Amino acid sequence: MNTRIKNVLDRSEADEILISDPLAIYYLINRKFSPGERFLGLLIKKDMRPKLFLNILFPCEEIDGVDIVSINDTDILTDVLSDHIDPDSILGVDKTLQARFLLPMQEAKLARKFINGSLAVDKTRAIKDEEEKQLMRKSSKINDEAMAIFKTLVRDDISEKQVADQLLDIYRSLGAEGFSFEPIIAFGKNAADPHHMPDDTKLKYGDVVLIDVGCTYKGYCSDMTRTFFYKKGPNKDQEKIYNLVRKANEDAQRYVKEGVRLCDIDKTARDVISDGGYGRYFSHRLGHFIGIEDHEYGDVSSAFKYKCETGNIFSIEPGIYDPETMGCRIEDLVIVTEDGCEVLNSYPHDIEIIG
Ligand SMILES: [Mn+2]
Repeated sequence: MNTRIKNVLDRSEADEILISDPLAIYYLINRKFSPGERFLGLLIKKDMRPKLFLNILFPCEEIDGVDIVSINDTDILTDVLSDHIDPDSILGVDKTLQARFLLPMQEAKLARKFINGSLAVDKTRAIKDEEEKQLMRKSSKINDEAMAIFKTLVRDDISEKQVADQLLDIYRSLGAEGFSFEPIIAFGKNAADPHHMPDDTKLKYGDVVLIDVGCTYKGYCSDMTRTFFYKKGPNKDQEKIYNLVRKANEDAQRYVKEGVRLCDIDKTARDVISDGGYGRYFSHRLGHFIGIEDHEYGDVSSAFKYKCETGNIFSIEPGIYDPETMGCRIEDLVIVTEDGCEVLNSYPHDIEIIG
């Protein structure tokens, strides 16, 4: 049994856990499946080799340390599972297990009690091991390099969509597999919409250009935002907003270390922006955990009181979205260490005029 599986079991009150989320399975046994509507499940239990329930439609060579239980479309799932799950056990199931699978399992009384098994997986995934840190570093390094190219794509009258359409090829040429999320390219007023989707808006002289992008490298995500000025530097109010966001980002990064509460990291950034008079324009949490998924379990927000631990990786992404003046966000990823944090992005925070 590998360390990741062992850590999940150690964290859980369940006797056995049935995991259905393909990304959690990838994390635990390093194999990626896209089961579509078919059932996929990994059963883990102390002192037992993990069992992967896999439809024969998805050919798979042997997996080290894992027994594969083949299922086919005419099998009755509960019959198959009942040969492997102890009816007296407390069974953990994850939050992505669909009701159409779970309800028959409960009716068939496959276990004595069903509990949420996701938290144990999520909390394990929130602490990255060395191998994962390396992949996260590389993914963000590619993202830094990509940002330096993306900012050169702008010209008069190009649309947000036309810029966005070019990004995937650039990422691939740098060694990434694809996007970690749909890129946000926002010109002018659109930058004041935190989740703006690229549209036909055309770039014009003096616009703000907000680029929020990320790629995956060997399955691991990057995520970074920079806000540029097109051909003309910021006016006084814009400069004030930019510098507040920058200070919020940098103060928060300096505050991060093992043992500080995530809500207090959020507060550090939020206080900077509130003291500057723009508190009501910072409308989202400071950050989110990230790894195999762009948004993983774990928030940097006032609602998340946990202390951060060495190996947590999350975003620090303060923003001010003032439709009258400008929208601005500056985002980096950080790895928590014993005495601080390692910032994964090295693309500078300085005001930069592009075009
Ligand atoms: Mn983000």
